[in-house]
Amino acid sequence: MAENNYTFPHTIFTEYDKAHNVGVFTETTNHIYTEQTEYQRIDIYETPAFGKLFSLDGVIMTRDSDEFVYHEMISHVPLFIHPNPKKVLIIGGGDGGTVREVLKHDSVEKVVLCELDKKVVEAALKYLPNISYELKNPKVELVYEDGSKFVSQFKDEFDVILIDSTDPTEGEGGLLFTEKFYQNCFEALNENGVFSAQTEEPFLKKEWMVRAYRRISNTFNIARLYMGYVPQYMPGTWTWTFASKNLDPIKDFDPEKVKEFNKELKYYDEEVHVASFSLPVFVKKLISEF
Ligand code: AAT
Repeated sequence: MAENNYTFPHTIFTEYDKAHNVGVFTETTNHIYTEQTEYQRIDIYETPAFGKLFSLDGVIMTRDSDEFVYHEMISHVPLFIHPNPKKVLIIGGGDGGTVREVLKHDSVEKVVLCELDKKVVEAALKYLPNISYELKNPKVELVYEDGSKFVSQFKDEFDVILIDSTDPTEGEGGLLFTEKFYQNCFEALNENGVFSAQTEEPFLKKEWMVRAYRRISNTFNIARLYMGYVPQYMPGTWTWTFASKNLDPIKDFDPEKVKEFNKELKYYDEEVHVASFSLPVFVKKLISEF
């Protein structure tokens, strides 16, 4: 009989969803960083399965193994729709993953990153180098402020706005899910402006997904929900909402531009772009019932 050498790991990270009494766990080999900031508790762990794992208040924000999915999808879907994106505003996203993807587009001249918590940026620069390395690019301006306040000062300013926020139920993330906030983003975009926001998922967070989508579609001329496989966020799929003043994410999409792109992408391509807007029946139903 085969010997059972299995020992249960004793250093474990758990993410626990109190609203639904479900969770995930991951063995950790090193607790690299922990700090209670003015806004939230930051932790970074080394894990055998996923590489570095970064959490806020015990909720996974990103991890080395599969961060590319979320960061590529929030960035390239809108950036490939805009004819010539030059000036980009990212709200949240202090780990730098979205900045890294945005800067793969050579037309981009300036990225403003508005992150509430400076400690997130500092920790990412120190401990998550694969994700954060473009935060030091001279095209990037870092602003430490509540994004809902920051965006309200602009009119016709940005080509692209991306909302890389925490969940609306965590920390200050809720400020980035109000209709007023989306209206201010609309105002801050110029005529060809495009927008993408992370909008939760249709299994455990369906109320918030629908609410966010609905508020965005009440505000923008065009709004379309899109989906992807994002294992790092329980339960494993995620949605974003593309919105714009006049550009359509399918009709105005040129697959040749993606085929000619000379930077490495691991998830997004011209087929994924189109496919991500084909929603499963129950998701279409959820967002059309309102
Ligand atoms: N790139 C994937 C990581 C994130 S982190 C989201 C960031 O939003 C956090 O660093 C948090 O400090 C910042 N944030 C929260 N509220 C605000 C605000 N009001 N203004 C500016 N920044 C803010 C996204 C994780 C998605 C999780 C999905 N489950």
